[in-house]
Amino acid sequence: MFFTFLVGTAGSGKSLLTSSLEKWLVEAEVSVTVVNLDPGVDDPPYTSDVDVREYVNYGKIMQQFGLGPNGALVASLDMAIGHVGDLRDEIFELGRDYVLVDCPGQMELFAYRNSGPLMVSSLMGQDPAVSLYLLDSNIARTPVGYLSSMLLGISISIRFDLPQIGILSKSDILMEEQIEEILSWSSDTYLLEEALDGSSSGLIREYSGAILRMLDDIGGGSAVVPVSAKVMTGIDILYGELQRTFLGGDNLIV
Ligand SMILES: Nc1nc2c(ncn2[C@@H]2O[C@H](COP(=O)(O)OP(=O)(O)OP(=O)(O)O)[C@@H](O)[C@H]2O)c(=O)[nH]1
Ligand SMILES: [Mg+2]
Repeated sequence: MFFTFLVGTAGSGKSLLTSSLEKWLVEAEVSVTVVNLDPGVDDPPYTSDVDVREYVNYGKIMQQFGLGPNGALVASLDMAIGHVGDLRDEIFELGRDYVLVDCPGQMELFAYRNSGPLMVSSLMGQDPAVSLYLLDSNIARTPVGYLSSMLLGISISIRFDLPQIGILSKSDILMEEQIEEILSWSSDTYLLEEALDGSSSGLIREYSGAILRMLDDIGGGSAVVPVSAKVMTGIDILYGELQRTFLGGDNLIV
């Protein structure tokens, strides 16, 4: 089984991409299990095969303990850890090749508290796994937005300790030239530095040289894959990247 964890900032398109990737895989006759790991979601755009909401009741936890949305997510994830064996059993009973795991949107809670990474490592066990890190086109369209999204991606990859593929999500909202420009930043940090110099001031100008050298050193300049879950473009290329990572054993970073 190949585990694919979809992560990214709130609203970056994880759930819709989970749905579109599932459709694409089914069409390609690849067997797939869809797992919802977001206790707080009301109505995801797919029918999950395995769902954390079967084990924890976010609304009830919020009410019972008088918590706000973030506190309730933390409590729900902490409680869900006790059921990770059940979730894994369900996934294994289905025994399908691909396992898509839609993760909660509040990255600062899911990635930075212990329960998120513990949940991820317990679910995947010894099976091969990769994280898809979504850079939202709304944010990554500017040089500063792109750089800060990359840095967050690196931070997340450190937390989960998984090979990571960077996805430029919602690429349908960009023009072809904008996508090309972002791809040029991802393949050549010198071009990103030029773009930053032209568009930013203050702290980022001061730090950009050092940050970009660090990105180069740790491979953070690897290409991102433009994908639109809405109009279903780029999913074939994404699948190729997934296969390459799973079968080739590459330790990719965004
Ligand atoms: N144009 C466009 N909109 C998209 C795309 N993918 C998602 N969206 C929209 O972006 C919004 C958020 O999408 P979701 O899939 O719910 O994002 P998410 O990352 O799961 O959100 P949270 O779980 O709340 O963090 C929705 O309004 C989607 O319709 C895309 O490829 N193109
Ligand atoms: Mg979601």
